[in-house]
Amino acid sequence: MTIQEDLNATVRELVQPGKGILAADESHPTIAKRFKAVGVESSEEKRRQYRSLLLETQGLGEYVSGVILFEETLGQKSDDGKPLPSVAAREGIVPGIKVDKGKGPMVNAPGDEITEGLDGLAERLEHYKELGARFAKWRNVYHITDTNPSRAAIEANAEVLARYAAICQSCGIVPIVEPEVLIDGSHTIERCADVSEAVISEVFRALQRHRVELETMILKPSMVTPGKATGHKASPEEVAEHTLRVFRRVVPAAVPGINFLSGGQTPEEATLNLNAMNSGNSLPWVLSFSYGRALQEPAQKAWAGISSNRTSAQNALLKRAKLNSLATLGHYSADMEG
Ligand code: 5MM
Repeated sequence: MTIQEDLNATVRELVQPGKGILAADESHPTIAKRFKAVGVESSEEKRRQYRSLLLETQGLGEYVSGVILFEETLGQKSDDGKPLPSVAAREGIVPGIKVDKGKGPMVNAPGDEITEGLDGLAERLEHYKELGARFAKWRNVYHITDTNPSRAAIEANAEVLARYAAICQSCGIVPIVEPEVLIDGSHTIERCADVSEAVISEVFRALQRHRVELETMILKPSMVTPGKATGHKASPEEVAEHTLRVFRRVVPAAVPGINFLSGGQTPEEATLNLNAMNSGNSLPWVLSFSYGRALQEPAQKAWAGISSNRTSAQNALLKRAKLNSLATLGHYSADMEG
């Protein structure tokens, strides 16, 4: 297959109505934090057991089209010796890989951060491809305060995301472009909308400048919500209204799929908000999920590092995947939580 055929085929498999993406690409410090919350110490073997459990969930492929893995997982095997990317592929789930090298403070931009990892990216992608990855993910974050994100941070982060996406496509890897406007802070939903509009419009300016093919990329943004420190939760209808207003303004219809991150919302909130966006709105893109915490939290609690809890953990994952699948069609309601 040519590079273009690879890109077309991968995006077609990832963006399917009724399906979303499982983000299981926590870096070592993040997974250690998640494990600690359920009383598990993070080790290579525990991470292998846990991520095997996720990928071996029977029927997950009915609701999940792709999984984002961490580099370590790409090289790990299931108990019966199968490489984990092929375990996902067997279930009809496209394996992908997080390729950024993490974020850090941006020089001369107090309070802003920038993501690293462009050096040697093309070579790394060729290696990941050999291990089975067909798409990639890169996350940049934006803090909201009265003065952040600065114009410099908005422009520099957009440039980095676009260069990453262009390199991925040149290697036949579909890029997931993740600009996350963080939920932390005491800002209003209106301020979040303004920042999101500025951030995402700049991302698309950069993507176009770098000639990224919009038809073979996926956007993974945060929803527009009030800051967490306000203690105020907007209703799903408010979140949907503000989020769609921003996205209609700045995301070209050529983009096939928008897969939201959950960003610290509870699993139920993330499902309700996605459902509200998909209820009765005519949209140019498939609006779906690429949740980490909102898909995995109940499964992690049910597992708690104990192998005999494997099936209940898989059931918990399958339940969230199914409910979010319904939300992508606008068919979810809270009473389905049981
Ligand atoms: C799963 O976590 C991903 C990796 O985070 P770190 O590099 O900080 O370890 C993260 O990018 C994730 O894919 C997104 O934030 C979506 O996850 P949530 O939990 O926000 O839905």
